[in-house]
This record gives sequence, structure tokens and C-alpha cells, in this order.
Amino acid sequence: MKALLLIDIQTDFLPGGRLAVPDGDAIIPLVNTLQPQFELVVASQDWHPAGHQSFASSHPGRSQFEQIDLHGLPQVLWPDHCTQASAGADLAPALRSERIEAIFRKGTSVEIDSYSAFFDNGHRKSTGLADYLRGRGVTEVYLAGLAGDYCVYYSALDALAAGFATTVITDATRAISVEGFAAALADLRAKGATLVESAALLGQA
Ligand code: VGL
Ligand code: ZN
Repeated sequence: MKALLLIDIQTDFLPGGRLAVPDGDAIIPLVNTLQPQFELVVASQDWHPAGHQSFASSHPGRSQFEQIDLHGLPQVLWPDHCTQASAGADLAPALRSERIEAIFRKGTSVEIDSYSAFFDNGHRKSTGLADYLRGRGVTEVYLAGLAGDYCVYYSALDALAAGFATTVITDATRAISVEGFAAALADLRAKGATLVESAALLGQA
């Protein structure tokens, strides 16, 4: 059984949003077309409390996109984004949501970030996604969403580690850094992930 995982397709990650991923909105029509190909569609939602320690604004004297050590983990300092119940945290309005059966929220602990939809960055707290998928009989996961070099990448790494056959739909994601995305895809391929373009799934290849 195959599931489509829609990672963080939220207003703040779209052009005009607070942590805009270049061209991030381009994936939405494609993701909408892909959804009917899957028996199960699940989404993740970045969902930070005010004062989250991944926000540069929580570290006076530090700059956005600087890297710091946060309780022993490397942490990029981001602009405030996806604050709980803010409009920017909403799933993108153009994303079809009627077939999304469950939404897993992450990044909810103030002191630790969570790029992956499965675990926080310290692998201390599970979101329950892996157990949910197993409970639904899922053996294969396909990932799409934002950002390709952060939350899609780390979610795919955890999906592989959890034993799911893992495929990244490469044209159904956009990244913050082009170089970072290339490195992420190379690492995922080396670790056993499959990379496909959406046309192959839509019978157009
Ligand atoms: C993300 C940076 C910070 C993502 C979330 O969804 O890729 N990136 N929070
Ligand atoms: Zn975040």
C-alpha cells in the first residue's frame, strides 16, 4: 500500500510568505494532480509556538540564516514562520485538501526544531507518523512538498530508516538552496531512496 506524504505545503513557504521557497507555488497543481493516484494522502504542517528557538528573533544579536548550536544540535536561525494558528501556517489555499486523511503537526516544542514529519531533529519525540502509516498497512511512501533540502529531505531519511520503501517526486518539491537540494538527493539515492519525476507516476513517461 502506497501513501503520498505532502510535506509542509503551507502559505509561509510560498512566494510572499515569511520563509518563501523560490517557486514553491509551482508544485501545487502537480501535487493536486498526483493525489488521486494514491490510496492514502497524509500531510505534515510546520507548527511553531511563538518564541520558537529556531526563530532568529528568539536570539537577540543573531541574524537570520546564521547557524548556531541549540542544546547540542546545529540550528539554522529562520525568520519567524508557521506560527501556530497564524494565516502563514495554513495549508496552501490552492492545495486540494479533501483527500488528506490526517495532518501531522511538528516543531511544536519551543526548544527543538523538527524538520522531519516523523521526529524532532534530536530524534527524541516521535510525531506518531510511522506508526500511523504502519497501522494503515503502508509499505511505500512518496514524498512531495517543501522545502526539498530541509523538511522533505529529513522526512525521507526518517522514512528510509523506518523501513518504508521511499520515493521522492523530484519535480513536486522546491528547495531553499539549489546546491543543498542536489546534495540531499544524492544522499537519499545513496541511502536507498528512489527518485522519480511525476510524469512517470501519471503515465506520461
Ligand atoms: C522548513 C525550515 C524551517 C521546511 C521548516 O518545511 O522545510 N524549513 N522550518
Ligand atoms: Zn519551521
